[in-house]
Amino acid sequence: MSESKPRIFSGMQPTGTLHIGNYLGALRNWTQIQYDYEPIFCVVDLHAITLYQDPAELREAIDRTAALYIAAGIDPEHSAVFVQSQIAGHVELSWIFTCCTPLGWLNRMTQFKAKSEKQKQESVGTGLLAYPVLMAADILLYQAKIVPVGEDQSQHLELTRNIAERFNHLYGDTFVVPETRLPAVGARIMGLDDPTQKMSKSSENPNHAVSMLEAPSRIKKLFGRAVTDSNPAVDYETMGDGVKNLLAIYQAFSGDANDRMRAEFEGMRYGDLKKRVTEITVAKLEPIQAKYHELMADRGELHALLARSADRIRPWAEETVQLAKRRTGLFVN
Ligand code: AQP
Repeated sequence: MSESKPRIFSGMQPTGTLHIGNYLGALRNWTQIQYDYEPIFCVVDLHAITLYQDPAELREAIDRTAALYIAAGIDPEHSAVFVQSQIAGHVELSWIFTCCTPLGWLNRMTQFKAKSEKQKQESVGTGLLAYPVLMAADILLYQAKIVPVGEDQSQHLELTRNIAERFNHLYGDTFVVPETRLPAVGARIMGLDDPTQKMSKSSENPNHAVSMLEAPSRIKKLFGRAVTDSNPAVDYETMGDGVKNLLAIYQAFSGDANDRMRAEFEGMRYGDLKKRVTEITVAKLEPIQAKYHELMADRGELHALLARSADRIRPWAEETVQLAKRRTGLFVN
């Protein structure tokens, strides 16, 4: 582990179970780049409670998410893997940023608009609006240079950059202004029931997402029911969003180049396309699922591993919080 490598930070919410969109859009990218950086991968439980979560289910989902990170290939001997609420600095820095973030910036966030519209306006928690400020704190707390995420997080990342620049302008150079890193393929996997919506953990439609822990028979059913279009077979000139999404999933798993994809799938009937997408998804998820079950069978070891990571990086967070407090004129011991 080299201290001189630039830090990267990313995280996922422990809401439900991670799906192939989370995997192909973010998690797999983390596993591929982890050794080039000083990586910090967080289970962002404080973000999860911006919408009500059943406490027992949340507690379980935290373990599940951490175990899936490792099962997917995050190396906990190299990368920090921990839970956000283990390190108090996330919340401390978030408050400081809340005080220098104009409300207008938050009102423009499309994810807030989409999620708050789903709820009755008066029951929307303030935390849902402040969510991107906490996300800025997560990243800037570790002075991360690179943030590998899916495309849906681009707007939040731009806000993080704006907050860092504003703080630096108000109080003097303090924070590294981070860059977003999107994957080349798979940055936006869409819902199988509605290919105009990104695949999301919180959809109520059971035919929407393929969870990383789905059984092969269920994966087959889910792809079998996936929306396509009125053509009988793949036509690259006229294909609709549903077919594009199935091809994008296949390509993200296989890593095949565009011309090879076209040569293989042009003219293929949808039944066969779905079969191919099912096969590759099952094959890629199988080893991850096996490792996941091993990790979940020994919770003591899983928790010890999270504690070791948190203990290792807590001093980095404390250093940044102390610096931000001094810069803003707050009391520092
Ligand atoms: N459909 C997607 N395609 C590609 N990448 C995606 N990500 C999420 N959905 C897709 C990426 O996964 C990471 C973790 O996301 P998250 O759990 O923090 O939050 P989210 O974006 O809100 O995920 P969901 O699945 O939509 O959860 P809910 O429904 O609970 O809000 C991020 O890097 C994200 O880009």
